[in-house]
Amino acid sequence: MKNHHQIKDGWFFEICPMWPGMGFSLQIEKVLYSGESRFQKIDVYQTRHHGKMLTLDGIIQLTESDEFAYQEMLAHVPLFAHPNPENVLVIGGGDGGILREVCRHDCVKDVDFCEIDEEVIRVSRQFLPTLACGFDDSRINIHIGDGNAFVLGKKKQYDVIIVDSSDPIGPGDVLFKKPFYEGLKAALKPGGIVATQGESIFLHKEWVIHLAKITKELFIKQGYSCIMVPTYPGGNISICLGSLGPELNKPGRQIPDQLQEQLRYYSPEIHEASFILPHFAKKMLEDI
Ligand code: SPD
Repeated sequence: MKNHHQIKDGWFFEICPMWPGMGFSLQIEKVLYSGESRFQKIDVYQTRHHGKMLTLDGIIQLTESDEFAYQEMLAHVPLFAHPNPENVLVIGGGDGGILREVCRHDCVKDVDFCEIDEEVIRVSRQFLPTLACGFDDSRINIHIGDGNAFVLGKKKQYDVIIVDSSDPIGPGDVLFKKPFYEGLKAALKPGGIVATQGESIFLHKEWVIHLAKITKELFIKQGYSCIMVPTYPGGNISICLGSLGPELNKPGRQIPDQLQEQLRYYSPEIHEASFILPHFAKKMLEDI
């Protein structure tokens, strides 16, 4: 089991080979939970200024201060790009945050949720109720198991598939490989959209190119959307998207006022803006 963090003098340091020569630190007050599942080390901290924090194998998955940015964008960008998402699959994200966002859409009739590590769900239910409230919706069917295997059994079933993975250095590594994306494509209905955790355009150029190449090869339309998240290394993370029809870089339907009022990051404007990448990233992705 890997552990990519250290704690010293009340500070948590995330030090990971995926961002070499760089450490990310947050001041912590207390360890609220520390345990090991069959798959990974799971910790929850009370930070000094950023609310509670969930880490897996010592890598920050979320802090309460800015989790809304990531969860809203990973859920609402594909869901609003689609004209009428009714059947949704969410793979990973045992904290429940993506489910919380998906279930804000009244048009969604049914959500399959597949998470490999039941222990993450249990810990989130105990310590992160503002995220785990995502599990409370009756439209959700929870499946515990390997997301890759789950997808292989599905054909033309989903309008939108969202993959909320950890980084490709733990149990999530299979979710960054081409056969998994082939399975995602086959599991989509005609006109379906897939959105996956796409790492950072600054820190993980090789991974970004790798995912963009796969989605360019497999899908009719492909896009990269960039999100500001201060408590991820480098302060940003991206979504890799593939579409079997709809445009990705603008909403395909109107956002109801009462839904917009519930959100803090997503809006139709930020949806479009998030696809406008810095020049180096634009070129990097055009050249593949
Ligand atoms: N470098 C960490 C990336 C974490 C992505 N998944 C976060 C899970 C939040 N629901």
